[in-house]
Amino acid sequence: MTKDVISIILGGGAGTRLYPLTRRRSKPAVPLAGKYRLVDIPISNCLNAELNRIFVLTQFNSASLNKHIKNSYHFSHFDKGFVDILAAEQTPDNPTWYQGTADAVRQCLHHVENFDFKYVLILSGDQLYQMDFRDMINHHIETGAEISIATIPVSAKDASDFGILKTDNTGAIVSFTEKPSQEVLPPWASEVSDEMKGIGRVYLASMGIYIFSRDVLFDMLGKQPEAADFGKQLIPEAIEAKARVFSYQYEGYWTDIGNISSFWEANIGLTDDIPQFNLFNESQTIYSRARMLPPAKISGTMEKTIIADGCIIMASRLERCVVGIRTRIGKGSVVSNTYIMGSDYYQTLDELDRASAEGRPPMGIGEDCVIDKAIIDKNCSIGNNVHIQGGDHLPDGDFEKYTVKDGIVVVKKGVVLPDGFNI
Ligand code: ADQ
Ligand code: ADP
Repeated sequence: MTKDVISIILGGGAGTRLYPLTRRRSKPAVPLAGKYRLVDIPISNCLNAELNRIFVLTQFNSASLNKHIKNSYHFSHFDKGFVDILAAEQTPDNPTWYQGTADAVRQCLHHVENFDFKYVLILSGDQLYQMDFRDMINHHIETGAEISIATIPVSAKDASDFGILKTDNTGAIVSFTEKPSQEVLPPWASEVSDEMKGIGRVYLASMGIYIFSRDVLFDMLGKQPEAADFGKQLIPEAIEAKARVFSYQYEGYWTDIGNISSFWEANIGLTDDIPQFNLFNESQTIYSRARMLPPAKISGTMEKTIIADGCIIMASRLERCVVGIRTRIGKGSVVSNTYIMGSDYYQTLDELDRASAEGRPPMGIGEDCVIDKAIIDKNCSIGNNVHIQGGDHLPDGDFEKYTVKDGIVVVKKGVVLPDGFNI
């Protein structure tokens, strides 16, 4: 059955909600958990479910995403597997960019139609979860669905951010509303398990994960050329037209990481004693690019901290931090609640001498810094005695070297913060 499936990952539109992390890279290429990229999550979920024909749709065909996919996902000659990037392209009959999620899939159908498949699995590129898609595919086949939507119970507070739906007692979806306001929400509550009810999660939300039977997808996208989005147009219209749309209910860990605060929380959440997202589960490996980095060298006090390969850390104390590949932190520094993405390369001794002669700090974090509640993008050079204190006291704003969003300070990729810099 897995050989009957083509997977399409919606890699992202303009990526404005993750700005400034998406300033120079497409959303799927944003570094996650110190050594992965966002796109590794849906790709790994597919590979773990033996789905190895994968397209990644993105608005930007950035060099960084291409390099990552090319260097990470190799299949043998005996295998039909591939991970291909399809970037929005101008063609004679289509001069525009992807207008939305359904339009993105519509515009790439001509790349997909020559393959042999019965089902299309459509995934979001900005979610953190580990799901065995084989169960959902079996459910799709067993119910005789034309479209299946993975769903999860959410609270009233979260419900306005999602497509909310109701099912009949067979699991068929009978009504759907995209991102309902709080005022209209109450009648949308569903019967859910006692466990979910107990924590107030009584609204069934679409996870933005869909399975379409092949003909249904081609038919719907072709007949409704103006439908730009799955959530706003295509799905509600399919339900109205009485298509067989079924809910596949999921109750495991799943979170949307499409904005700065949810991205920060998902990364820092990995430092919990028992994180909800399990990086250590060998049956659900997260694949990424294999790098030949030396082991990390560490001194200082570490509390609930994740440290990737190739780091050189002499800090005084790190607490609830995710420290990405090749990070260097100097003596006396105290860093907490911070995701440091790391560096793409080590500076050579010559480069370090030159930086020092020009009064520039070396790449990494210097000595005696205090940093709390931040995201430090790759290749930053942070001098000595730099203080960054994120928190609700900081208003949102975009500055030359950093951005503040929801109290989180995001230091932009490759910037230099001189000695004594204060945020
Ligand atoms: P949203 O997440 O708000 O809601 P959307 O912004 O359309 O929907 O994004 C879905 C996915 O598609 C994201 O990964 C996004 O990056 C990507 N994407 C968006 N525009 C794109 C484009 N032009 N080209 C390529 N990729 C693009 C959707 C559903 C809701 C559901 C939530 C669950 O509409 O019903 O509840 O997902 O998160
Ligand atoms: P991003 O994290 O912004 O997506 P990229 O993936 O585009 O970044 O860039 C990372 C790549 O750039 C790495 O593979 C690294 O080898 C290379 N690189 C960038 N700058 C240098 C440099 N000065 N020296 C060596 N390699 C570099």
